[in-house]
Amino acid sequence: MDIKAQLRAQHIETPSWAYGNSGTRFKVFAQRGVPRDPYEKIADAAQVHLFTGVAPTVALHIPWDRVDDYADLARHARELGVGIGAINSNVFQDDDYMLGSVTNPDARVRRKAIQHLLDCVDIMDATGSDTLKLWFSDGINYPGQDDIRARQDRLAEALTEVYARLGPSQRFLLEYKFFEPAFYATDVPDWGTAYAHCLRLGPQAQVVVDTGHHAPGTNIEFIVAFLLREGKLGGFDFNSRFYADDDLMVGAADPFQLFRIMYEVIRGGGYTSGIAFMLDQCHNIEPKIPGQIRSVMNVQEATAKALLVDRAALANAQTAGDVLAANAVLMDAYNTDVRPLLADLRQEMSLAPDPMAAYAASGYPEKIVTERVGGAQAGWGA
Ligand code: RM4
Ligand code: MN
Repeated sequence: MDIKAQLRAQHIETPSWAYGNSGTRFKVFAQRGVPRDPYEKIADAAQVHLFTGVAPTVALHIPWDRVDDYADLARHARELGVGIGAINSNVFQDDDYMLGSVTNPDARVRRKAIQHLLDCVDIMDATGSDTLKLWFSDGINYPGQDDIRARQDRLAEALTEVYARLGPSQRFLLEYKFFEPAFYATDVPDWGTAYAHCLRLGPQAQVVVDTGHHAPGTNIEFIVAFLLREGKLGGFDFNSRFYADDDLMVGAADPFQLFRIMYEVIRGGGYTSGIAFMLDQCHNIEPKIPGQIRSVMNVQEATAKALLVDRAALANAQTAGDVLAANAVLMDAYNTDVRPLLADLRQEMSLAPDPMAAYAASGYPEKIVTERVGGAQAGWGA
């Protein structure tokens, strides 16, 4: 398949929470025109798809996106030309979860957390979503606070119950994060822990790689290559980090890393094998819809460059042990300006060549500011 055809088939998922207000623990800055409910978040996500052509689904976060009728929300999405993507569970924002959710020493709290995860599968059934994303903030702050090994047992028990509830065409993705909010020991701190749990469960449990969830200097593309080879890479939460879990626009901090990741995805056959390419970002100071459009474009550009790698020339150089030639093949692809190619592709897709400019000129930014007055803006926890 030629490069343009592969780029045309790309599917990048945007997160509902990127359209609401967010911030740091110091301040959440409110922006005008921000959605007030999940319906408006989906409308904004539909704009990103309208101008990029490659963002056809939007992920929900429960309970932030709780509605009375999920089938109706899915219908609303369809009418706007998008679909519901991954359902993200949230067992980190309730007082009961202070000492953990599924690994909490208290069986009552564990039951409550597991019930939430099962409810999320009901929402998948109602919306047609095939992916549940599990991220646990569980962990401990002090040595001796709880039994590290017992917490792994509780985690395994919870995952087993949720796994058993999945329908035949559904899966869950287990996310890891090396620290925060737990600081001494996190219960799912790394890909190895997530992988081991998923391996025991079966093919419908896979690992999701959030690019912001690693220590500085971690070779993320190695993790990607390894998990893909094992059939255990389920998807990505794309974002950029400078320091910790910064949730900045993907490709902003390190576009070269994003290229290396996409190269391993393509090399490992993951580009078209059902891996979910999701964004997990928060736009604290930049406008949200353009922030998402820029992010989608950054993923597209990295993908185009990765598709340009001359695989035959690379294999020859590698076999010949020609270190510099092999490196040059990758760098040639990375250093290619793919923007004209993508502008061309958009025109073939009946889109404007510059999605940022087209969105800015569309009237939508002004329309939401005028229309969305009154009511509470959506944000973390809403
Ligand atoms: C977590 C994790 C999850 C995301 C929440 C908002 O750090 O990355 O994927 O759902 O944040
Ligand atoms: Mn994430």
